[in-house]
Amino acid sequence: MSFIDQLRAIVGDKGLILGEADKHPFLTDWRENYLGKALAIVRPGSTEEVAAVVKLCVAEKVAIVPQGGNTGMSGGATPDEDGREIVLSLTRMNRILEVDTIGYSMTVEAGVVLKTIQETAAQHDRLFPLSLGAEGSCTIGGNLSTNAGGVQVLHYGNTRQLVLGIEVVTPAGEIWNGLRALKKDNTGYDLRDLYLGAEGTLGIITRAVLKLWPKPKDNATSWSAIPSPQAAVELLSGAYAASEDNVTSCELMGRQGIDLVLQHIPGTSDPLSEKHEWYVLMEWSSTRARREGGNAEGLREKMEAYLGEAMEKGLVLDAVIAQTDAQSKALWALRENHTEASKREGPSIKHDISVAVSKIPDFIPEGTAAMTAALPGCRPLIFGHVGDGNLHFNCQAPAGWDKPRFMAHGEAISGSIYDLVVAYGGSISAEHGIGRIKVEELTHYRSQIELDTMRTLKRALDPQNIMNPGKVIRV
Ligand code: FAD
Ligand code: 2HG
Ligand code: ZN
Repeated sequence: MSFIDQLRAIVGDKGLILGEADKHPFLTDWRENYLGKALAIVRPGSTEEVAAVVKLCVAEKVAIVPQGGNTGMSGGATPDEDGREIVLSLTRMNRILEVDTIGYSMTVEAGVVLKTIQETAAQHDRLFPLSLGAEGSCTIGGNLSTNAGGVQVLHYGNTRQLVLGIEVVTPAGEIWNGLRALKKDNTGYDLRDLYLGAEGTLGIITRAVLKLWPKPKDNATSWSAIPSPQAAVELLSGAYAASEDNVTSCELMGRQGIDLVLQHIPGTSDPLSEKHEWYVLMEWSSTRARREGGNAEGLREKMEAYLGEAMEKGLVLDAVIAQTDAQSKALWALRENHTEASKREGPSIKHDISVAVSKIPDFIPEGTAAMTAALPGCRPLIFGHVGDGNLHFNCQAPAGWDKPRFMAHGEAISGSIYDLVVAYGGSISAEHGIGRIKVEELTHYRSQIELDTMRTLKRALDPQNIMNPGKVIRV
């Protein structure tokens, strides 16, 4: 029987995509940096089918590229150009298996879309706090495999902190059932943490037990124009106490990004009458319900008082606080559409970096100077999760430049930023992972002992190098 017929025997016709046109969306990444080839797109319907497909691939020496919603920023879910790999898409495994409201947990299959998980939690008066611009199409398996960050990390943590247990199909096709809903478990090495953030290079995550939180009953969203990034970190620093530790998001944006969003995303508008150089979007959320009526009391009132004081100190130049959910969504749309607007504008190079929060004010002008020295005329596009010290320190091509012309300067631009990040003791990949795009950088910027340990792990767990080869680390 041919390889394809053996695959068909495992997953059936509904689990196989073979036509070139139908395969195409699975062969290119969201940013369209790569276009790969694959023998087939395989879409198993259960963990057992995943395991059987992996065993077949081991026997036939066919490498596997796991894929979820294919929204990753690093090309980790795209096959190479040789056409000898399969893409293993988890999107048919999209069932919510259990919601435990007493134990505050939810058990799901890897292909469930993040938004479905958020909505299911909300229907049970619970919160699953992972939140990011791609939430309508990314999957929890992809979130776990990239240890995704998003806009609520400063309060709830990265995806790694939002999960109790996982089930994994190993590169040998065995099933490890680590679906333990335990808050405490110190029995030996933590295998779960090994697979989280491994970008599909150590195994395939097939199910997970997620943590839930109480659903917030009150929230406040503000949009503040600020004089400088220094004001952003000071505003946040004071907000923790002023909100009674209820700051759930704090996002910084420069004017360049706002202009791109207003230009490219229909329905967006500037909430303030004058233009400013820097903005902070802050969200406070609490499980204590607000009191309505004449003496209304809740987070909005607290936020208003705090921003008023900040204005007197010169930390805030102008601000609005959303009075309705629709207004809050409109403010968030200005932030969440940065990535889409940048793509519509033209080529860009992304630097998903982090430094200590208190170093952000020094890093921004130094990094901007380094970037524009590397390519005069380029457009720094700086925004992101300032509360986590994680900025998207991106470089938009000079207006009208095409990708090849711009990318000829890529190494000089990225080198200037990454060298500075390392000098600041920061990270060259705070949330998007290494995938395919930063393999060289990982090798350059990580120490020998870290690289050796990573290679030892990869070789031990995947001796045939069958699981997403060429991604994260070369062996
Ligand atoms: P994919 O892109 O399909 O895969 C990502 C990686 O995980 C690949 O290496 C793949 O091989 C591996 N993988 C996928 N599923 C599995 C599995 N079940 N088992 C093993 N390996 C697997 N990211 C952030 O961190 N924070 C953000 O704020 C953020 N915002 C975004 C906004 C937009 C508009 C877009 C397009 C992307 C954004 N991202 C963000 C990036 C992306 O959404 C995340 O990386 C997300 O976690 C990827 O999920 P996915 O299901 O699309 O994974
Ligand atoms: C975000 O925070 C994402 O919006 C994407 O991580 C960032 O486009 C980017 O560089
Ligand atoms: Zn981000």
